Amino acid sequence: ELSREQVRLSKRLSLVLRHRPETAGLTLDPQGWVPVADLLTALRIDRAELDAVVAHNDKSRFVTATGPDGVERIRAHQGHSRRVNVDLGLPPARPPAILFHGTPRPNVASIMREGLLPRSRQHVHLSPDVATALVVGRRRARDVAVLEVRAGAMAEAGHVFHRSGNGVWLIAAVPAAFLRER
Ligand code: HQG
Repeated sequence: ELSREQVRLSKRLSLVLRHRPETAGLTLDPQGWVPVADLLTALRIDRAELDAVVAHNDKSRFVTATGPDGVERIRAHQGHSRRVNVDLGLPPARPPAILFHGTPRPNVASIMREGLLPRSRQHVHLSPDVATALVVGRRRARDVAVLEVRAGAMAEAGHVFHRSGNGVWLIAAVPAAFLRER
């Protein structure tokens, strides 16, 4: 369990590493990475504070890696805004037959008309199981619908899936024909 302070830092990291790096005076590289040292300076936190949030994050939202240049960097696994324009460079991945998407129930009618759209993000996010989809939907509303996505059929029809380092399935959009309400 993160302390209240750590949850605040986690949200700040999400903002900076996914949506608005400029609010901390930072720029992400084309794959979304930023040097850890720069992040610590920009957010005025120490390494232990960062590590606690990265290690104990409920969804492993962030990952660190040391490049061939010896510089340690950090990025968010997924969730980037379209406006930051990063390319995570994930390889195409073969999805399971069915994936899931949790959403506030009032969205369902529109989703069944238009399909799932990425809105302000770069991708539509899909969950590997119903429990995860419910958690995602409940960020926004108490009454959540879980949609089934015929991911295997989509892949066969040529839609390209990616799987983020923390297990979220990413896709450009989901046409309504591949959706079913559970
Ligand atoms: C909805 C969290 C009406 C969509 C989670 C969703 C996830 C439509 C909302 C990640 C629609 C967008 C992403 C349509 C899509 N009509 N509503 N045609 N198409 N929507 O936050 O999937 O906690 O961008 O159902 O774990 O909720 O931040 O997407 O309700 O992986 O780490 O439009 O965010 O990660 O909302 O969540 P979002 P999401 P973190």
